[in-house]
Amino acid sequence: MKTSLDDYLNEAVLEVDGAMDGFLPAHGERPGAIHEAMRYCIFGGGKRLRPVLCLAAAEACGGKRKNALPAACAVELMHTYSLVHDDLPCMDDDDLRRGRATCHKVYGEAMAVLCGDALLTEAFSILAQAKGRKRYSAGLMVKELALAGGSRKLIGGQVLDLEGEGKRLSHEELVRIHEAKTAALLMTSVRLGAMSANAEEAELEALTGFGYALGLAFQVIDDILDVTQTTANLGKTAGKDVAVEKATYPAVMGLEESRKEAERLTGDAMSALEIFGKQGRRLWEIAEWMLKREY
Ligand code: GRG
Repeated sequence: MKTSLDDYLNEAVLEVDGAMDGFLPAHGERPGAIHEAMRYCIFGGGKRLRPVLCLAAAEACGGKRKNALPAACAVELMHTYSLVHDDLPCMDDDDLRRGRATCHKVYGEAMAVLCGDALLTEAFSILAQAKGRKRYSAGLMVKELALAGGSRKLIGGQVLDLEGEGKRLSHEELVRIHEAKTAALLMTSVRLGAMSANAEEAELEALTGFGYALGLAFQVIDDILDVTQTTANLGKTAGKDVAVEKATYPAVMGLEESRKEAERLTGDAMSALEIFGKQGRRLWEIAEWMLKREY
């Protein structure tokens, strides 16, 4: 019998956490403070959406989860670095992340900057250990991650986001920010999963469309949750976007239209899975779960 989505997610998270535990410098390894901070941030909760999507994308292409684990760990490390830096006083200035005190609140600002840097560096070291495939070398996969995390995508999106604070942005401008800041890393997560399974060109193309639409849907939902959920439920400060006058989907198009937009984008993502038939079912279920999520 097919595993339920809950069981699948629990199993995948255990695999990813086990692999990250093995890849990261051990607790107590010197210098102790930085390795403790890195482990505090990585093992302090988090939904693990990006690594789970990476593993499920590999399976949709007929690959094994085991071969996608380095890529899955790498995207989670890059994502966590971005959260650590995003929480710093010079950025979003937040005290709470994943239900507990942010890295700089526990270890100080300098250590949090270094911790983010170290997680980002480690992400590339881990991905470089991925087994190259016939169609995709490990070097190509490293380049893929570098693009998603660089000044044209993740960092560039953060810059546009900071510049947009307090301004009235159009829907197009909002999409441009979130394509770069959020969708790019989600898209890369599924693309790296596909690459680790030596995906055919058409499969990689389909998953690129899936990851892009799902990545944008994820941000619309994140914006909706920021205004509809409590801090306790989210594990991060709710209502933050309104407080700093951030342009969000609910602010630009209203709550109801934002919900429709999230449904429309999730529908686009699901349609992109058609070429996989039954093998795309798990990704379809994850997309549905992401649309309904409350945290
Ligand atoms: C380079 C100084 C420097 C900073 C980088 C790029 C960046 C700062 C920040 C972007 C981080 C960010 C807040 C992206 C938005 C995406 C988002 C809503 C992330 C939350 O993702 P979840 O809900 O988090 O998957 P969990 O905790 O579940 O992993």
